[in-house]
Amino acid sequence: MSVQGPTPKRTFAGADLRRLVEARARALGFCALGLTTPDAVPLLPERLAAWLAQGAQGEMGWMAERADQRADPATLWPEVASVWVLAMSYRPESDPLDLLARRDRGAIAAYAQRRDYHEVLKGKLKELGGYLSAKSGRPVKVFVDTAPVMEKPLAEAAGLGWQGKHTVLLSREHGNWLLLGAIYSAAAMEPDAPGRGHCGSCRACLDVCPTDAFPAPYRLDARRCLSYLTIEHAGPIPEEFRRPMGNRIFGCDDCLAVCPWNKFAHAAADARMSARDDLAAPPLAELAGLDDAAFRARFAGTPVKRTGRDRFLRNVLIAIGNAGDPALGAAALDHLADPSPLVRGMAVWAAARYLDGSALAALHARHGAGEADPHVRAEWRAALARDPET
Ligand code: B12
Ligand code: SF4
Ligand code: SF4
Repeated sequence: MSVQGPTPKRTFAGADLRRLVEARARALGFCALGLTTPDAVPLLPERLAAWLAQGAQGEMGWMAERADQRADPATLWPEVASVWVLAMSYRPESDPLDLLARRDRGAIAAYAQRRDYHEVLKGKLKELGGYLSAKSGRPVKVFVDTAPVMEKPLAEAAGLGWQGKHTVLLSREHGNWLLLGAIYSAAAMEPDAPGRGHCGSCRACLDVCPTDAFPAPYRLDARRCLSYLTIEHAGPIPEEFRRPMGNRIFGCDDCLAVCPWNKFAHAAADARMSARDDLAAPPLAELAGLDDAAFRARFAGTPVKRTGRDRFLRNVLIAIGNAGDPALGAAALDHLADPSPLVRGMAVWAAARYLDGSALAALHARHGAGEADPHVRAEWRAALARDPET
């Protein structure tokens, strides 16, 4: 998005401009800023093309749509002469892994337990971009997440840190609880030295992944990642990932949570990025009862609203199926006649974790016999044929 600052009385360049912008960035709550040039990562087009060729983006078709612009800042905006990359901390107050043992609760990724960072970051980047434009007398464009910009490799090139084996950007000063944003500027600037990797022989993030989503260090297959499956993926979650999901109902933090560099992370500087208490460990029983209006009211202003109620309920029902708590199992039965086939299908799967063959057959006679949706019919078939030990 273009941002225009007020007409400058006096313009700045080089180190003076950087000092001014850096001071304003700190005041806005950014914990790190780095500078790079648009052509600093020549390997980008090749690496993005290889990732897309493997189909690792799954249903995120938008990743391929403007791949040329994504891999090359100058293709997105020919005037770009420098890239300013910014990071904001969202370090969680407690270890996200602790919540995985509380099976009657839903685990929401740390970044989503608070205000939508797109909103918060976009406001700050617009303000900073306007300031940079005014002080440099040159136009800028600001980007957060949704634009075709590869923020992590640009952040590494700008010296903010390095892409770890989990592919996320981390640094020795801030760990990996960082959100990124970029400002493209038409003002040429001296770039920072690129970040250097400090993963060494560590592989904690690769080993902890519950779904084996890393085909190799530094490479992620999104199709196997619970963050993708619970947030981006629209249809039923493939059977092989349902048990490993445990109680993760929106995103996943496992590979981030185990990184040893997090001991240096600082708390979020902006109060709007503080976690909401009611999203820290919400009871599954409560979430299972959300209709569309209640879902929207509860998650307004947070990233969770992105999935919509039906996809969210799909995730909640899988968590219920994994909870091993018969009281929760009863909540799954309430959704066997849900208007959404996505929800009905997962209710069948969850119910089958609790009921024996004859109870399931009775429910099928009541709810499943007239089912028109092919996915839900397939869930009933699998449930009725299921070995009760699995
Ligand atoms: C698509 C996407 C996803 C997808 C795919 C993730 C991925 N790793 O690509 C899914 C839905 C899975 C996802 C999940 C998450 N995401 Co996301 N996501 C994005 C998005 C929109 C694009 C990322 C992208 O370009 N991927 C394409 C691949 C090709 O890029 P890549 O990972 O950089 O791949 C590089 C490596 O493969 C490397 N490589 C290949 N071979 C080799 C070999 C060697 C030796 C080396 C060194 C490197 C290397 O080269 C590639 C290019 O640099 C960015 C925002 C943005 N616009 O950048 C946010 C972003 C990456 N996500 C973010 C977050 C917070 C998350 C989650 C933590 C959320 C959660 N808790 O659930 C998880 C983390 C999961 C993980 N381990 O990555 C943050 C990360 C911030 C940071 N500190 O890095 C970003 C930057 C959003 C933001 N504005 O802050 N995300
Ligand atoms: S976010 Fe979770 S599922 Fe995705 S790669 Fe990391 S540990 Fe694996
Ligand atoms: S957990 Fe270890 S391997 Fe993974 S990013 Fe952190 S330091 Fe690197």
